[in-house]
Amino acid sequence: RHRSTVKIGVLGVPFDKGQPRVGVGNGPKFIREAGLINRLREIHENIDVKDYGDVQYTIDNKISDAIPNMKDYEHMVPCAERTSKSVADIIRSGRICLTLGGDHSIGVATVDGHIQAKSENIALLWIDAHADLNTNKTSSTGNTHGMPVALLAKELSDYWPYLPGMDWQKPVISIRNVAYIGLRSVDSFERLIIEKLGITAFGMEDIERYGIDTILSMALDKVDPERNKSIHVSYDIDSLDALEAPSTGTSVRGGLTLREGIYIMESIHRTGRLGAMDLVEVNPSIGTERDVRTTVEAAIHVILAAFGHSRRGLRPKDSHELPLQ
Ligand code: 6HN
Ligand code: MN
Ligand code: MN
Ligand code: MN
Repeated sequence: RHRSTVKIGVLGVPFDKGQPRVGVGNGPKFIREAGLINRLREIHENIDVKDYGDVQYTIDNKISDAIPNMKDYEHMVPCAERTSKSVADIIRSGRICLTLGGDHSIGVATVDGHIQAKSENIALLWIDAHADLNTNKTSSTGNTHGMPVALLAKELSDYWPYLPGMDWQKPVISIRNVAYIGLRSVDSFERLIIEKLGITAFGMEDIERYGIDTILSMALDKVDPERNKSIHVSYDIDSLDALEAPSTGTSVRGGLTLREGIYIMESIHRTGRLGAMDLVEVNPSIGTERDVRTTVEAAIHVILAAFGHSRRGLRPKDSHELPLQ
């Protein structure tokens, strides 16, 4: 049996303005310095990785603080536009786009780019302790990393004011194509939206009850019933338990084990339909050196699982027999 070629494009988005803590912009640097690119290449011989470096943007003074209760909006807009374009280009060139954050506000851009490249036929798995479903009117923080899903959802477009500079972004995804896994810190208006719109949402108590394997098939049954869509996984490292990923800005205890977190991406890899993955919210300025190492290693394990690393091990490349004496 031969292993099919996996083509990956890695994109860094060192963006930290979607939340108040400094350091999350260094996520891509720390994940790369822990050897991500070579460790991807070592998964097996048919992995083709290209690193596209980091997204650069310049802020737009014309739209300075244009939207109430959306902090640093003038930073979010140009970064998102650049990120969306890069993600779309990478996917159009035939690669699975792996975006390293940065905070989760960049999820607007990565999902938008994926949709631009593949049209509407995508399924979105949002792996997170949080629902990231606030609008500027429901948010109690004004932090845009709590808003990307609300910006993406067609069904919520009427709840937003006109967003200057965001005309390129279509609120294209139907909320029917979104499933959450790992929720355990959901704001009250977010809960209301989830219930009103009937959003597929599996919290930690559901994972406790059914187990992660069943939860994944339940999620795909909802968002990808024909099993034919390009899958986007937006993976917030805070979905993992605070013990597994301490170096993140909004950690919540009682989360996914690293084993469950890895299993999610192994299963998605087996579908053969992963189109894009984001790994966000690793903040190397939070915690001890050891916490940072733990968090970065957790992120890398989750990523390697997404691209075919097997915990069973792989057979030798071109030999079916053990070497003789
Ligand atoms: N994240 N719901 C809170 C807020 O500020 O809107 C927390 C958001 C966390 C966002 O972890 O990507
Ligand atoms: Mn500002
Ligand atoms: Mn998030
Ligand atoms: Mn989160």
